[in-house]
Amino acid sequence: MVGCSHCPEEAVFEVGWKGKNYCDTHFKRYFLGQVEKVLDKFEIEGKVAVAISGGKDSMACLHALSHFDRIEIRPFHIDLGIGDYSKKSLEAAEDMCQELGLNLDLIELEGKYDRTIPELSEEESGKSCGICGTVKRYLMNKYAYENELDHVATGHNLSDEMASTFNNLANVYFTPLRGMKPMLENRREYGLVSRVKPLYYLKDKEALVYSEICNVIYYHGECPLATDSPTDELKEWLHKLDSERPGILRNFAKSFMRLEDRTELDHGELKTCERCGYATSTKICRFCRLMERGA
Ligand code: Q46
Ligand code: ZN
Ligand code: ZN
Repeated sequence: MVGCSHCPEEAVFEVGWKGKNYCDTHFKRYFLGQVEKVLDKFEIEGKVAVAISGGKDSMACLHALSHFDRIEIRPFHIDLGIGDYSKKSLEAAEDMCQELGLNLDLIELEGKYDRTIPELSEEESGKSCGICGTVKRYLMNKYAYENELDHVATGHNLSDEMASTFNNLANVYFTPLRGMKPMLENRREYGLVSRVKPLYYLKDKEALVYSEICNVIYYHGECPLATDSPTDELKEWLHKLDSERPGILRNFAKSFMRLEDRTELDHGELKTCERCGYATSTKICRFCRLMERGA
């Protein structure tokens, strides 16, 4: 048996970059410590909208954030109208909130905009995840802005963030280099609420172990519209690298953050959408264009 580095208990997980093994209790402490690091560094306080999809990462994020008194958490869920997948995701979100004694706000895409993600993807001939991403980002921000909340928290973890950054580099796509940090500042004049990623320093596997230790409720099913993405392959490669050179993933993240600080990025001119008034780089934002199509 491998023992915990901090107590006589049996270890359940090895955190390579720290060179330590942790039991349940000490792993949970480590996990919450990594979340606190983000909250401290970016001075996250006040009302935080927590976007919960029903999946592992966002539910682990909500559960972890529920430990910090300095923030008031406001969980919300976007029902994307993806058949059984959406129904089961909503059920998991409701169960978790009930367990934590929190109210869940629900945004129904179909009820509000008379559209579902499968319908929108059909109109746009595929590209479900791109459309879905636009819809989710827009509705998350709108929810937080309209409810006068200070931040929106999402469950993005270190593995996802690094895989997508490497994917952008692989495609010589530099625009998203803004937003590599765990927090994106608000721009109230454009109706943009700050976005924070509390699991930014934690890998996929760590969110999974946390969820198991803390009995986090989540829906295990996969979205039927998900396609094999090149980022999955990159993620596998990055994890392999990180197991051989522990900590390399964190260091990549830190380097990218510094790069973002030091680089003057051309984000294009930001305007406000003629239809809805939220930020866009075009006359009418992509969300409004999607909703108008086929209306
Ligand atoms: S819900 Fe939406 Fe995901 Fe389904 S359509 Fe793609 S992005 S896979 S997390
Ligand atoms: Zn221990
Ligand atoms: Zn708009």
